[in-house]
Amino acid sequence: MIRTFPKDFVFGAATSAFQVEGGAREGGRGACCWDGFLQRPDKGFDGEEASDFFHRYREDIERSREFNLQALTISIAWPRIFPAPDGRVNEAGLQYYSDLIDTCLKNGIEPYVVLYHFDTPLYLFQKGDWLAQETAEAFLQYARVCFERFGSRVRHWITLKDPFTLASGQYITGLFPPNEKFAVSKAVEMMHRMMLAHSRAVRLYKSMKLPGKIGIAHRLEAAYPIKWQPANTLAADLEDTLANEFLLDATLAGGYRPETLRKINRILRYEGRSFVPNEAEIEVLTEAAGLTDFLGVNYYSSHFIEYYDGENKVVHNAQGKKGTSTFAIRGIGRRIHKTEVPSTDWDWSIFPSGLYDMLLRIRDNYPAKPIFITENGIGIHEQLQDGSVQDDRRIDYIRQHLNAVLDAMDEGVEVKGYFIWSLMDALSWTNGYEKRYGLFYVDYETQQRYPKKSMYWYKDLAAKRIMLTVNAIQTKGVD
Ligand code: BGP
Repeated sequence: MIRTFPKDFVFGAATSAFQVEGGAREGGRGACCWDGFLQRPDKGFDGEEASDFFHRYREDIERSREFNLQALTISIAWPRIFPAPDGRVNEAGLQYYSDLIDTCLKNGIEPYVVLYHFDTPLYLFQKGDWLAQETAEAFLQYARVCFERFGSRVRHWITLKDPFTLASGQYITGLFPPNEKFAVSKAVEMMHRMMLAHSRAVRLYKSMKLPGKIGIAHRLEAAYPIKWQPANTLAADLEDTLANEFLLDATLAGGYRPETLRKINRILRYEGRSFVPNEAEIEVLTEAAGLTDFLGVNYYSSHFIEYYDGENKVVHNAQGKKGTSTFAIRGIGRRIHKTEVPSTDWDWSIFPSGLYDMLLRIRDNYPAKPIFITENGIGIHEQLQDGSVQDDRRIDYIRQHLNAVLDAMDEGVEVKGYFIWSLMDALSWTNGYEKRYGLFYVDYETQQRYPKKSMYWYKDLAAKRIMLTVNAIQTKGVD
């Protein structure tokens, strides 16, 4: 069957400053929390040069136009704008993003501008990062400068990307700086503070009467019980509450629903902690929920959960060796690889119906907002052959996920666009450069770009707006 995308459906690709820019010591950029962390001997990669977007953005954006992309997400590196604790604004940083935004517009590419994608300035990180009130205050100041400088040209703002991915990396798996493990209470506190910062930024933006729209992007991965048994069902529900529901409530429901708080506190009991937001904070969330214009959904994979009451255990699959990862948190659950669900070399399940389920669940449980799929993509070990990469697996992956999006749209979900992670191969926060996601292959020796087969496929899709359906996807996650 042939399926058609609406005329106003946006086909785009995603980037993030730290993962593509490089130029870490240029343009007056201050240090960010990742710089020193990645330079530790056990890491083996860093963001000093990344995909050199800092110098090559003009050609990358021209190429994006040639390949029919209509939009790009770009993030602003906070440490380029406020490099030091003295509150000085770095004019060179502002000029860089001003030129970048103009280059997009000149090429007919709409920039979707992200204010924060994991790269806290080092001086704020050292004071406690999002756990410190100072970070929230500084974020608002930073947001104001960006809105003032770019607000007349930017039509879509994303305040924050993936609070749970960040919180989990920082305080549960410990794979992100500051490397702390199993401190779920800190992860919860931090997500709450990020949501308050998002809310205040939304309120500020609206008060400035600028012409664009503002939203937030969450990485939402569905959690299913590995088997329908009460203990597994509860475990999946708890994982889902921590990773999805907590943030969706804060974003769209204007506060945490009683059952969400009850489940969060049930999880925190294992640490002897509790989470009790105060009324003034809830008011801030409530006001922003009404003002937020859209929701960004980032989706890669889903999880199949088993009840777990053993010791906390996280093993990271750093090298892309299938079957080497473990994630088991006492009081929440253990992620199990479900044999009939395909997965990537990094053990990420490939499960498009998880995206469909997530979109319908948002439709059913929250006030309606337009949705953009702000990230979706697959990391693969790839090699350049005759100037291209035959990445049929990526085409399959994108096709299946777009099919799930169309299914959800048929059910009344308002999805307005889709961004592939990522425009070009980029740094993966915990896997370096071997895990490639790009529509363009990057030869990191020369920084040359090569369009992959998927880029040609996507170019055609963006031009024709029709897609052949794949076999009916599995719509149930559990036995
Ligand atoms: C998302 C992040 C992206 C990107 C992606 C892939 O959560 O927002 O920045 O990194 O995950 O993840 P990874 O790089 O770990 O493979």
